[in-house]
Amino acid sequence: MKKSALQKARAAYQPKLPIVLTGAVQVVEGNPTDSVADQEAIRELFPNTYGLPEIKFEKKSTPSAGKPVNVGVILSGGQAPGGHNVISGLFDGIKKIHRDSRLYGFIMGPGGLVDHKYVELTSQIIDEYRNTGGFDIIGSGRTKLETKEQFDKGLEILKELNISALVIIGGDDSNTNAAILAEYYKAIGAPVQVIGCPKTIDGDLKNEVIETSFGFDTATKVYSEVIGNIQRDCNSAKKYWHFIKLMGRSASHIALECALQTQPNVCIISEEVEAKDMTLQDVVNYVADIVARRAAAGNNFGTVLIPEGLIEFIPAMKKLIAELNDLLAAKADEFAAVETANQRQWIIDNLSADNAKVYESLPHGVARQLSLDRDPHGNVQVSLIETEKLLSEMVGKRLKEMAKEGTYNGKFSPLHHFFGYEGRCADPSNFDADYCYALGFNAACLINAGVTGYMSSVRGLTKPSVQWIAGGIPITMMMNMERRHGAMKPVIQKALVRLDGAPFQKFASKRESWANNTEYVYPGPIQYFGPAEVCDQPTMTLRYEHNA
Ligand code: FBP
Repeated sequence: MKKSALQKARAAYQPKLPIVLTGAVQVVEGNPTDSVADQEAIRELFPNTYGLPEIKFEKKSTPSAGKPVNVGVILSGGQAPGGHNVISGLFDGIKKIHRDSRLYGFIMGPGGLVDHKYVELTSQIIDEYRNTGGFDIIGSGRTKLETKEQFDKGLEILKELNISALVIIGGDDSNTNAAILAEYYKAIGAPVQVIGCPKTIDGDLKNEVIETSFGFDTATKVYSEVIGNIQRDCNSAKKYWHFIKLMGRSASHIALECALQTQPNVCIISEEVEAKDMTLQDVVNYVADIVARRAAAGNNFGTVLIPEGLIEFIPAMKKLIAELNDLLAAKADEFAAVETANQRQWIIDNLSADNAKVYESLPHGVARQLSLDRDPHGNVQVSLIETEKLLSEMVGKRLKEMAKEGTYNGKFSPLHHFFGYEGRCADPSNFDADYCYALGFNAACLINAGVTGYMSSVRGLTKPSVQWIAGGIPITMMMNMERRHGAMKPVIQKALVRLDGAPFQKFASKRESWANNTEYVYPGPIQYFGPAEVCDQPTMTLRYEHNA
């Protein structure tokens, strides 16, 4: 593989492990845990793995001799910077337990386990991928591991390869599946531990005990760099309004973090739209008012950040999507048999009156997108909805009305962008390189501790990485019951932006000023070499949340 000069230099980077993981560790058990909600239901569904204690690792003075262990690893779901470092940390961790330990990677996600597609990850392969972005070392996929048949099929290959622990690197849905798999293998007495690692650029897999998911740091820095570049262009030409949609699925963490880093004129936070019970027209009016105010001051330019999940959070849309999800799950075959040209009408006829009205009012493209295939976890594929175009079109229409009313006199030339895939495979920032390596190495320690149904946890992330705290969190502790595919299912609770949280509060205190004035910040590209304040800063979200 031909390497760039930066790649060569970066390959030599040695991620900084938390000091506690640099020698032998001992397990310190905390109190038994409860799930965040619906305790009775979750306990019943996870009789073997519910209520386990939190685990913290501490240094042990006398190392004990370890035995070789064969471990399997799966990358699940969307790419996130640092996945290769989780795998290299895991590899180094199990080699430290015993040099004859082996690591097997299942190819193209959870489907690789079921279909018995794997590769042995040797040190030669691992060394090619240290500190690089992407998931291409073994590929990723979105197959949902949920049926007994899949679990049993997986067990066949695990037995064949003598694998006694499986590490699933994924988001909330994949870690939910890791917990279900752990419970199943424990219930049938299969000697396979299952450990999860918190991955997703979306930043929505976090809670009291998991401070952030990996990849969020790098992805938001890449998007902020490009938003900054656009803002500088915008402030130079002073003639365009840039509507920038940002990936992040449901939660608005990415948009909020990028707003804190770049200080745009407008940033919509979906969670606020929902809390204020705003309609789509309310959102449009809010943006149009800012455009008009800036025009009145002679500024016919600006930037608008839009989280990709916005549509789902508009209360009327949320109700519509919920009913559509149930309808399309219940009558999947009937719907599939309807000719494409008639599907719109079929949906309108099958929805309740209120939701049918909302559906009918939507531009055809958006309506169609809402009726297309869900991802394997039952989510609407929000990244395919062109919210940035929808919004700018509606803002343009509103401005025309305002011009007639005499409340707007300006020029409105919108441009559109969507940033998502540009950041998901970037080379990990120093933060993500260290965090991911630590998560993987720590997963090896959890394997050595003999536990199952745990998520690898590394905390204290606003401190220098050597001071981070390492341990494990029972996955059932993060679960509640939610409606999926028309039925109540146990899932890890998604972390949405908290409107009473410090990151949002900071943003809310500044946004008026950012709207009226031009206070853009240009963060520039991620730096890997140089002073710590340039290279090693965690996200602003993490810093505000932890008061650092
Ligand atoms: P994960 O939850 O799997 O990490 O998804 C991350 C994500 O990038 C979302 O932000 C986005 O909505 C989705 O993946 C896009 O899906 P796909 O990779 O299938 O295009």
